[in-house]
Amino acid sequence: MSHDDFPTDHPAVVTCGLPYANGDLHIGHLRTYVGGDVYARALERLGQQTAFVSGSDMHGTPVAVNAEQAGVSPEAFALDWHEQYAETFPKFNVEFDNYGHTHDETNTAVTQQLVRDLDEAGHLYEKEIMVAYDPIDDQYLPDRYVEGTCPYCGAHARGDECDEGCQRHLEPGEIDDPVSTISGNPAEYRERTHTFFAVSAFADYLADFLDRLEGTANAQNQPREWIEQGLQDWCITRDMEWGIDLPGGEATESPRGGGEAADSQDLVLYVWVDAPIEYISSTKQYTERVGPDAFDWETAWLEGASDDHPDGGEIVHVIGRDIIQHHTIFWPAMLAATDHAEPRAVMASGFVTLGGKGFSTSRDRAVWADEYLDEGFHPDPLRYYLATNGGFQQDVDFSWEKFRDRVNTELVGTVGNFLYRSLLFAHRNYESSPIAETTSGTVADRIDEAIADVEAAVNDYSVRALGDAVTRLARFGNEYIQRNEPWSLVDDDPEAARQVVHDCVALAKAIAVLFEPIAPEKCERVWNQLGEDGSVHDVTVEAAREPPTGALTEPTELFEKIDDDRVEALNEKLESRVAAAEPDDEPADAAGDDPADDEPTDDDAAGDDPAADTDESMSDTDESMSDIDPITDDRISFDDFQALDLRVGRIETAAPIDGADDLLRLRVDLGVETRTIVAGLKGLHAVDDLPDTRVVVVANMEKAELFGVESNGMVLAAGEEADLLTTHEDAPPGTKVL
Ligand code: B3M
Ligand code: ZN
Repeated sequence: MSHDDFPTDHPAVVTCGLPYANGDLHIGHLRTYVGGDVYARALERLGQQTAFVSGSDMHGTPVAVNAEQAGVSPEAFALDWHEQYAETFPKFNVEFDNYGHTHDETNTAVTQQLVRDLDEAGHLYEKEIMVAYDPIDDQYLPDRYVEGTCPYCGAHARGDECDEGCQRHLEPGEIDDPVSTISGNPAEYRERTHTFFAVSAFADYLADFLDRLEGTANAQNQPREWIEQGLQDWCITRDMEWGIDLPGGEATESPRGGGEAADSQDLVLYVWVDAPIEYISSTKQYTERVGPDAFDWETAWLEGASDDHPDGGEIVHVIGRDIIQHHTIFWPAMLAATDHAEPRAVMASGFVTLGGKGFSTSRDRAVWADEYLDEGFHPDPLRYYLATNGGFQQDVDFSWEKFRDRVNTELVGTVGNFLYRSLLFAHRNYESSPIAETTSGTVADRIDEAIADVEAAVNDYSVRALGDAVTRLARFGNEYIQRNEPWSLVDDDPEAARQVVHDCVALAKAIAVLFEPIAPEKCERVWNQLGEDGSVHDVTVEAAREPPTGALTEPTELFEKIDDDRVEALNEKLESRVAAAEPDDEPADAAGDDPADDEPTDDDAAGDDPAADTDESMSDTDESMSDIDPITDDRISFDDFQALDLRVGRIETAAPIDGADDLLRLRVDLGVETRTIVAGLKGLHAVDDLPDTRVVVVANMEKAELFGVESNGMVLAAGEEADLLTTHEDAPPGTKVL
């Protein structure tokens, strides 16, 4: 089954992964929230009925451990952060239709009901397991209360995830050499009765589900491997007080008939049970506020709730790539087991790094959300940067230089420049609108093309393509006004001048509509300058086709240029902050940092646009494309080229590497020998599809050791999706490529 293209007549729910209510937000977090907001707005612009929801994740040890360290109750601690997040998101124009939290009454009730439903449908069972326990402090040590050694890859790991190594989710009792994170005491294992969800019974369902799943390729490919490796059942309870009670735990009889009622009084549900359920609860709260005619959560989330949409709505989850497993295995299994709608898409974003290193709270190596605003920057340029600087699943290396380049080149030089020059000319010369009757054919066609690009971007789940569609349109606008020179026509051919200016205002209107998802506040300002009725947030892309009718008001420049001194000052501030916080040996960071912490990442190719410095002159047209790097001027000689020993290779085997997120170990037949080559293909190609693929190999690449594996050569691939270079006839392995 494949899904109908957006817009459909089903209600859509776009969700963002819930931030743990345990610390300041940085721009790495914002990437997911901006991505979700851009996507939800774009769906709405296509006319899709959409609810955009999220909430704060209040439970679990990421909150409890930090609250304990801060010396306050988890509830007070989490509520405080929740309130801060609820205030911060709108400052970045991330406007959730509902932003709840996992500890509120709605989520408590919906969670307990869903767990009862799982139980009644026979998907839960009890089992004795060994859990970590601190005998000195007399405390059980679930999840982040304990750290030790990953049993899979040997890396130092948290109790619930191998955050520094192979990134696996770890079940209670799995971690070796357990030590309490609170007291530092060595832990021992004790036997306890816990409740399990029989996820393994859903393996076939999940394999089919993944075939239907849309979104980013990483969300589809990674879980396939986990299913193939065999799914374990999932422990859904924890020995903790902070959380949502296991339903029935407080009664005399366990709902699972296990007779462990007295013991289960101390049990709460694992945070990953109630956290995704908040997606449903938050939608429900939205319906409770606006009424089911405006948005019906039941039609969206429940199978069979509506005759028109028996399968439910279009559920799109926008998350960070570290929580793919939860959203493509545990969560869809919970939904399927309880007759809820199946997610349509998972968009998993890469991380944001700084100088190639992960953000780190303890090192103060981050650009904080508040800090960005305190610097006086407008939120929309950051939205543009985060949405378009690299594909969504690619890591983005933030630097103030790259930020400046994108702002100055594309926002100021292309989009802002076109809007200002055309609206200023139009306002000065033709204050009363409409300027002409209709838009010229070529311009109307170009607007149609941009709308088609936006529709395609939404259906490809590409927020980057959404931004690029508009910068291309603005580039066309700059060329159009430049080519037609209305300022020279005004006296000699006023009708022709009128038409050109009308066309430019029509393009400005289209840009306001189509760029709204990325730069909502700036586009509203353009909408007002155009004198259009209502709000640009409420129109659909059809408005981009309608000729402008409003009375123009005096335009102002939309985006502000960032100068080099400013970048220097920002870098100095950042460096001195990091230096001041730098500990010699950094302690493990309990504040929920990105797992990519300290992990070097590939520099982001799309961010390297040169600062093609633009001025505001009428002659400026901007040739740089945000999605394609300019071709280098540095020529090489034929001899230089011949120094490369390029060969046809045939992949024999492909396998993941313990501890490496993006890499695969390949055995590649080069005719005369078979080599081991490490390639960054994981998550981008299904491991099983690779054997027998012919590739082009740089055979005389110097050897490199990556995650303990010696790589002897390099496989060539194009772009962020690692499109592999191959030959089209059957050149045998070893053939030289010239
Ligand atoms: N609270 C944050 C994380 O692990 C976690 C997400 C929950 S989404 C349902 O990134
Ligand atoms: Zn590991």
